[in-house]
Amino acid sequence: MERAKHSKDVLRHVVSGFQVWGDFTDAVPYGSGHINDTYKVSVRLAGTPVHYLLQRINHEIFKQPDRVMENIVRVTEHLRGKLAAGGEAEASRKALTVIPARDGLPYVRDPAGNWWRLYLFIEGAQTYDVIETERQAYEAARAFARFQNQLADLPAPRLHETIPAFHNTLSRVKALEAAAAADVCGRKAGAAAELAFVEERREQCGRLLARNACGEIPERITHNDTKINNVMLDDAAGEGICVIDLDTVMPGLALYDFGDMVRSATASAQEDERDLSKVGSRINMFGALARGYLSEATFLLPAEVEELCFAGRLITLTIGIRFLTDFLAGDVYFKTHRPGQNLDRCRTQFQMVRSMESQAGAMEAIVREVG
Ligand code: ADP
Ligand code: GN1
Ligand code: MG
Repeated sequence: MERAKHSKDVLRHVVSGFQVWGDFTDAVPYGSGHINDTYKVSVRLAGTPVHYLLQRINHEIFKQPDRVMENIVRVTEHLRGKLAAGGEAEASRKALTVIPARDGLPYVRDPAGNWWRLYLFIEGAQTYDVIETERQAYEAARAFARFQNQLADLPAPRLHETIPAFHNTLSRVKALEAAAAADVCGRKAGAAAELAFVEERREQCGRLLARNACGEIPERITHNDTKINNVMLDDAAGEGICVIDLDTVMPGLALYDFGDMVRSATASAQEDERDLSKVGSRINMFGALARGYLSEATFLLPAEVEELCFAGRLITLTIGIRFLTDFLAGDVYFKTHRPGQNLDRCRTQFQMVRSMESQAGAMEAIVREVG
């Protein structure tokens, strides 16, 4: 999907629907997320510059945005309660703050049928698409583990499943096969090697699902999109201060969260790098992630710890499958900015899988040593 554009007037009007005081001055596209339309909004509050983060929720992907927001309000309020109980002085930088609309709802609808939400903009911190230092990997993993820890006692009811079967690799393989059979854009012939790559790894795809179904690996409340640019690292102290992008916080496996950190934080190049000789999984970053994650994820069972390395390969394969499916379907899900980008993304993911496969023994040894 191409990045949608909204005029300043539309954005100004949307912002006026939220409980924001002061004078709107600007709104500019922000970040490199693949799903929502994100804007950094500038306001002058009686002369003081203040920023907000405005997002149009992608309602083609999240079919019930009100349920997404219900989850997010519950989760952020729970986190805020924990931060307050711990005497945290900077709670509004350590959990997202949802700004209510003037009518009290956590979103604003526009005449075109869109759903918008507004957060406080977290200042003095950044996200990274490619991790630069082991310290960043360690801190990011610690922040995601802390997030899982803080949500372990979220009161009932169960969170809504905002995208059903999100990390179900078997369903993702079926969707790939359907897209290849339909071949609506005539792209299948150009992806023969990638389709064969998936076929060769087919029997691994149900492993965690089976261990979950027989009760060996439990369901927990997880983030489900622990891509490394979904955690903000403090500019001054370097700490992972705030986990963001909460659309998919729902019941899931902790292993998928760790796996997606491995996929995104150990990568040596951008997700859409075309020169595959630059793409690989950096084992030093894997070590930093394992140390950071296990320092806080004290709830993990031995059955989960023993699958940490495998989960990295599995999630990377799964997300490669999703990019390939979208390429075959005509680029209808992930935002693209050039032709062939989803196939390039699929290729980097599969290159990462190869790289992790070749380093599996060394990665297992790291987990044994840290765990
Ligand atoms: P998407 O679902 O499209 O990935 P995200 O929620 O991850 O959207 O937001 C996109 C980017 O915007 C993030 O990677 C981050 O850089 C930035 N961002 C998101 N929320 C905030 C916030 N509250 N404060 C500052 N930056 C933010
Ligand atoms: C999307 O929203 P973003 O860009 O953080 C996607 C993830 C993929 C990721 C791949 C809701 O994440 O599942 O792993 O792209 N989010 C959704 O980069 O599908
Ligand atoms: Mg994101």
